[in-house]
Amino acid sequence: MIKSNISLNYLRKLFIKVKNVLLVAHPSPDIDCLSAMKVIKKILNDYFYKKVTLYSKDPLNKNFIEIFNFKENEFINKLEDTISKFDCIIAIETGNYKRFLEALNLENNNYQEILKDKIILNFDHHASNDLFGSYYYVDTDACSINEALYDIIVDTEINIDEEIAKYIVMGIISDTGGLKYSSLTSKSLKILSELRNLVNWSEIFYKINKKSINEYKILSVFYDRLKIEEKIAYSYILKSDLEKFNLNLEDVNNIIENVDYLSEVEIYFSVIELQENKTKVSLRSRNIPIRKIAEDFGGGGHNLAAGFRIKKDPFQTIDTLLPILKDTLKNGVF
Ligand SMILES: [Mn+2]
Repeated sequence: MIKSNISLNYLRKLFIKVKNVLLVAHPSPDIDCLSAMKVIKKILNDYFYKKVTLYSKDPLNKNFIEIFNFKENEFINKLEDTISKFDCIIAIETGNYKRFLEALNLENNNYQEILKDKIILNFDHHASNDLFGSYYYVDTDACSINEALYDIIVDTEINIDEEIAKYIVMGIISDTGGLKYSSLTSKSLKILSELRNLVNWSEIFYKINKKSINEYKILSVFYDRLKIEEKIAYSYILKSDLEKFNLNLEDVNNIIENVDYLSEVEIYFSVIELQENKTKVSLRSRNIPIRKIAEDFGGGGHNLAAGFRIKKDPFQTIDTLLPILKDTLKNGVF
């Protein structure tokens, strides 16, 4: 379903009207989000001649910097007074207004005053999006924000060159776990088919999945701690593990995918310690929707793949979450 309060025709008019655009990534931006930022930046630069600034509160994963060939100053990570110079802010997959403010580091500031004259455009494909902003375009059927962007690009009659094609294909491949999630639709495949001959297919897979030796080694720690209780599997990574292997959160963000094929399991989750009493949970389910559980903890995502951050240590987090998941499994619905 496309939830939107702006026609594609008006969106084009808006792109003509705005002057200085800030593109905002969600916290810990993933490949889909960064691909979309590259696509939107290129379109606004090349077709609308706009100045575009990329912003991410969190540092980018070093693999992503390599994948996208980001230049050293291509992203800013602090706004402070500079926010006043932008007349338009485009949020990419920031989910809800609270998370948007968090991404901008504005939660504790006088954000109403700071944002009052700005056009805020909210692009997303997550059902948990709360439709904030002056305008929103949320396509919950799209497996990737890039799939949603594809429609906008085609409608705007913008030529999809090799660069744009590469980003759209990367977004779709990465957000579907390498085309394996059921979020992949026939439409996604149609888009991939359209763009197939513009991209180097195997190189995209290599780039997305490339791992350092330490990323492989920390997997052994993750596997070693893996437990299954009543069809629920979980494991955890501590801050000290990351330090030991000289890795960042971004390097283990998707570690949960490494147990996607674990048998005898209905729900599985990873717990990653961010700092003292701050933990990140990635939650996956084979059949039973778990998105609402993530939302209840202030996070979000999709029915079968969601996540949240919590102010507890990893062990307290597991103790809190496990009984809720066991109940969910018992009741079959949430
Ligand atoms: Mn996405």
